[in-house]
Amino acid sequence: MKFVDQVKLHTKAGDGGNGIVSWRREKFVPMGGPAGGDGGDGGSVILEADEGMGSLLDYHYKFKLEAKNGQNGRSKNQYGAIGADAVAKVPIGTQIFDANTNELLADFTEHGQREIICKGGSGGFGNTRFKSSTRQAPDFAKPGLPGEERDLVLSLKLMADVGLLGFPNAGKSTLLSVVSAAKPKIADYPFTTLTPQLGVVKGPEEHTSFIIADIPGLIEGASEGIGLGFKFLKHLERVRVLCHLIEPGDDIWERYQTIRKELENFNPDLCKLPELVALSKNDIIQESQKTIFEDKNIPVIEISAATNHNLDMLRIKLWQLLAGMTRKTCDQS
Ligand SMILES: Nc1nc2c(ncn2[C@@H]2O[C@H](COP(=O)(O)OP(=O)(O)OP(=O)(O)O)[C@@H](O)[C@H]2O)c(=O)[nH]1
Ligand SMILES: [Mg+2]
Repeated sequence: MKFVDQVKLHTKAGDGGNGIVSWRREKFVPMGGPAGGDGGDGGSVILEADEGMGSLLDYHYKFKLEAKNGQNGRSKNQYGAIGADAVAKVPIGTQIFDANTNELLADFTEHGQREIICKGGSGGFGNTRFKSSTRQAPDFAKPGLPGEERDLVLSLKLMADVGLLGFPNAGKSTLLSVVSAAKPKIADYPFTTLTPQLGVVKGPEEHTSFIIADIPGLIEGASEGIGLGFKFLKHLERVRVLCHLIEPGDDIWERYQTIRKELENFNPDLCKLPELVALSKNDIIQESQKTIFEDKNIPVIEISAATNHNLDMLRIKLWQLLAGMTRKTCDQS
């Protein structure tokens, strides 16, 4: 399925209905006075977060979202009907920006959260409303107000607790498939995974869990748009802990620094997140390389997704890092 994490959408709330000028016309009631009803309020455009949605795919071919106009007032002091709201669902983690000003209008972080994005226009008053002791027969009414209209950018940043990152082929998807029920594609060539994948991992205590996101395609230059990295780096901005996976090799420290530099270039806040380095494919190495990181006081663990080596310890360490952090949101869109 296509993963869509940024779309444009034109939204327009309904206009308020006009108030009308009308008069009471009944037998035996001469000069019956004003009886023009108010216009109905226009409907609003409302977005609602839904945990069942995984991407913004529904909006890929949908360019407009419009609520209904309120109806005009009617005679005999009857209100016009209010316009129906336009309610649409978005995945949790979606941020809504005004396309013209870049202002953040809404940030959906919880299932069921609802936000009014464009408010419907109020209906205008009918002439009855303007009757007073000195003005018995007002012959005017007010028009309804226009509904708000906005061009939006919807941007999805996945809500995960741990971001799994590293060079292509480091073993990220394999690890995700072993510690969670996720079934990402795995192969021995780079850029196997083309979209971020989420998996739920059991916590060390009963009934606890956390979410890991496999962020694909980071390479040197990712923050400038090389490879796939730039496209998906934004998904790291919501995570609370980084798990940096590195496969064995001579240049392990250089590769670590390359990825850190890309994070720094993209958003320096990412480098402030707690990080656990996981040296992958421990089953194929001749000698341990973890002292390179230990010497620099960087938390490190050696693992193998093939033999399950240290995977329980990995879960515990990530859990401990998460316990010290509350959810953090970086502001970059
Ligand atoms: N021996 C061994 N091989 C592994 C281990 N983990 C992953 N691999 C192999 O490494 C290769 C790459 O694994 P993936 O999980 O697809 O790597 P990735 O980091 O998701 O790669 P991209 O999606 O391309 O970024 C595959 O051939 C895996 O079978 C491990 O613990 N031990
Ligand atoms: Mg992968």
